[in-house]
Amino acid sequence: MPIKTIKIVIAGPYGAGKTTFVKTLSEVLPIETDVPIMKSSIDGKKSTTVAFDYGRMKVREDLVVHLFGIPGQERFSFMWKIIARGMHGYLFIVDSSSEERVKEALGMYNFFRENFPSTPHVVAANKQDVPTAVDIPTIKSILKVPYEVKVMPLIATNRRSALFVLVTLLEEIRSYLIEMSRLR
Ligand SMILES: Nc1nc2c(ncn2[C@@H]2O[C@H](COP(=O)(O)OP(=O)(O)OP(=O)(O)O)[C@@H](O)[C@H]2O)c(=O)[nH]1
Ligand SMILES: [Mg+2]
Repeated sequence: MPIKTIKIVIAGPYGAGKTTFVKTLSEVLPIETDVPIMKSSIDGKKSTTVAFDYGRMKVREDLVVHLFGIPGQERFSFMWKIIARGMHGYLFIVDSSSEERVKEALGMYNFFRENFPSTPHVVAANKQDVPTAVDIPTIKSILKVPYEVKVMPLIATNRRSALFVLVTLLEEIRSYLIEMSRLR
């Protein structure tokens, strides 16, 4: 049975939860490039990614997903396109613990939409376990997410939640590939 491989990029701003997401789902020891940080604007955050995260997951016998997490800091923006090259789809994670954090994600979200206009994606509202978490319609409105793009609640530390979001993105990719093959 031929094995299909899918490349997925985990995007989103500083501290959104990209490394956490990859760690939660990876079935192999994830590759991490985090370095310690002294002080952070995000409670409890102790490190930041300086190159990328990598994890792998066998979703089905014949389907292997490669997860690549980007470094969220703006100073690493030159790497975003390099890491995204050849991806089948991307997950855009936002820290939804406050409206300010969601607003901070707008620039990067627009970057991905402008550079990869036809690549399937899903937006994930992470940290929904925090009592102040922003609701899905507000996030859709702040980021101006197109109506056909899904915005899903996420708790990246929770495997079931992370898996549900990943499977939804895989479905979006599948529909897109079917649509493309019809047009050919
Ligand atoms: N409450 C809560 N905290 C979370 C969740 N996911 C991640 N965090 C915390 O958020 C902080 C940032 O998570 P990271 O995974 O390092 O974020 P990142 O997007 O990889 O950040 P950069 O690599 O610096 O861009 C850490 O302190 C995590 O423990 C979640 O679902 N709920
Ligand atoms: Mg990271």
